[in-house]
Amino acid sequence: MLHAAKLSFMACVFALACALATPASQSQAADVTLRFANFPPASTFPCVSMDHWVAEVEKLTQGKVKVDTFPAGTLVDARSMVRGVMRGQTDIGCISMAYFPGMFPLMSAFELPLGFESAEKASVLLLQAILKFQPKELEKLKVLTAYTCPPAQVFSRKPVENLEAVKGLRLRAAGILADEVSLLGGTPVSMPQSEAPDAIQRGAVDGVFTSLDVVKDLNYAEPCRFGLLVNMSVYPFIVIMNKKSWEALPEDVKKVFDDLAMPTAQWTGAYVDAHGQDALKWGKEKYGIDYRPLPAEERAKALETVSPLVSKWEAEMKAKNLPAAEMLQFIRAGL
Ligand code: DTR
Repeated sequence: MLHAAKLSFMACVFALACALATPASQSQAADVTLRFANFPPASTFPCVSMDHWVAEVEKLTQGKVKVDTFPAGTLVDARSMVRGVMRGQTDIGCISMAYFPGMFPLMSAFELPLGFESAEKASVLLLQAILKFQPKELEKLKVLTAYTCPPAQVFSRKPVENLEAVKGLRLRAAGILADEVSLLGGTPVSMPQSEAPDAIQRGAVDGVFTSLDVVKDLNYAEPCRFGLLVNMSVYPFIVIMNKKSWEALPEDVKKVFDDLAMPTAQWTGAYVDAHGQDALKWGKEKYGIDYRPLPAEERAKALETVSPLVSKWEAEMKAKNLPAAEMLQFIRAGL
């Protein structure tokens, strides 16, 4: 009996010694575990941004917060993401606001053809606008960060050498960018980006109206050998958190999340700007894609053609008593 008791005591001492010798970050079980749902495939920049944010969170909280990620709609799909976050089906979700026409009226200003030249600048401005205007449309959500894709281009199965060739093309688009396609003479087919590759393969659309990154990340370079670099609007995204999940976080974790908002916006914008250029080069080398820049005079004509969308938006927002003029002034000052 004495021998067994002695062995048991020695085992306890040994286990205690091991625990004390192990660095806290490895031995400390996470205090908080969160679910982060995303809608596009893991290869795409919203998921690359998600993984970057998660790594930063786990580092800055010394493993106190663990985040389980669910790309490609594996937990919540694109169209259900706002509802999924509101109902707590996921703690965190990424949305492209253009998929929810009418839900984010004031922030849809960032879909307008205002002349954004890079995702990095547009992303920082988007988050600054959210923090400055605190729009009522976002009051039931916690916005963790925000970013945009680079300016949208036309990619097509069919040759599209100039603006005239856009006429009649069925192009996948969303939100106000679908209106741009219409004004440019195309036929917009609205759907989330995650549904576009199948639509192209089925021949349901001739091409897409989006940014260069997906030429590689969704392999659009293979079916869409032709393109016109029109540099039109960007698509704004927000990363949102369930309010109850947010309120349940320890104060020090909330500070980590808030401090990460702007660095994540800037990091994501810079990443996708560079990645878009890499994707164009990759598409040329792998598939010989022929994406032509729009000549300056044609670009001026294109911007003129879609400019009525800005005044239309401003009138609609004023009718809703939203600060339309102030938002447009804020964006134009930040371009
Ligand atoms: N096409 C826009 C924006 C976008 C650009 N790249 C990606 C990658 C994954 C999802 C969306 C996007 C949109 O559909 O929101």
